Amino acid sequence: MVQEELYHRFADALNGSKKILITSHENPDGDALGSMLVMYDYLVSLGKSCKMYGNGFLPPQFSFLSFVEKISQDRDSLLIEEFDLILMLDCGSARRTRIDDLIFGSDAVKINIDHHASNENFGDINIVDERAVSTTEILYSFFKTQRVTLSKSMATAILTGILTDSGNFAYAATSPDTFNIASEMLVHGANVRNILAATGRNKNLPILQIWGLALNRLHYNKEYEIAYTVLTQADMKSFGVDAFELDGLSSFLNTMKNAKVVMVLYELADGRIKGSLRTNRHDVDVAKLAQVYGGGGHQKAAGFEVTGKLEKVGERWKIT
Ligand SMILES: [Mn+2]
Repeated sequence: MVQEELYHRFADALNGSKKILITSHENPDGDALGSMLVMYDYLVSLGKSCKMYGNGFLPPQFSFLSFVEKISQDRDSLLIEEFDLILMLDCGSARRTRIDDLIFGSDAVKINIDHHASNENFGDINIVDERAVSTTEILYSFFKTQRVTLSKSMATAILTGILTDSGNFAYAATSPDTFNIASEMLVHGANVRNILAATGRNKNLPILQIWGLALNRLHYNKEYEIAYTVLTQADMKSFGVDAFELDGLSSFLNTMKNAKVVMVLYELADGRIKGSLRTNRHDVDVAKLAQVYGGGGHQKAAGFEVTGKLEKVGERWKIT
């Protein structure tokens, strides 16, 4: 559990700041967006001047979240020197913001709030709780210590993080607390229908078709009890799908019985390969596996990126 003392230090830092930058990891997911938006919502209500920056693809299905249109994606228009406080939310490593070069060249106080076990504690203040199912769950605890009354939009943002990162209460880190907080968010008027519609029915035809190709290529290695599949840039081009839209594929494959580990490897547009790892086993830690390749994540869901290409050699796929 995060010590209250740390939350008070965080509150003091917020109070003492004039202009705040809020950011998260590239291609933000529901938790990354929910975390940024709930902090923005809160700080604006306090009369603070703040800006949000999100790198990469912003999933359009979350457009119902309040203030999402305020997220800037323009790195060049970011005047890093105007901020005296920078919040990095839901990032296991600062690199995942894709503006870490700017951030660490600035004098601003850096605050790292996250729930990845592999978090690198890169902030001046680090609020990291790997037992939290989502970063929004940590922010909820912070608001609780500050006796903040949650608005409907704040409750919706918090619940978005909880539902997306817990796979609707299915994943390991889900605790009785998770259900309690979710229920409290509903009492505060969180729009659960919108969240479920955004996360449950968000695949278009080309995405499902490329999933079909990935399913077709699924290979099971008996020796290592690992199921894996691959998608190349050429595959994505032929379906008109971008790599960031493959979100959810590895979790779906993880419904496979008996596989110890499920892995999806796919080529990114910039010459890297992304590996997405999942397990349902308690005795396997895919975050550790991902760390071998410079990645990270959670015990049951993790990822890494390496430079290379995927090539088919005979019946097998290789990273070259
Ligand atoms: Mn998260």
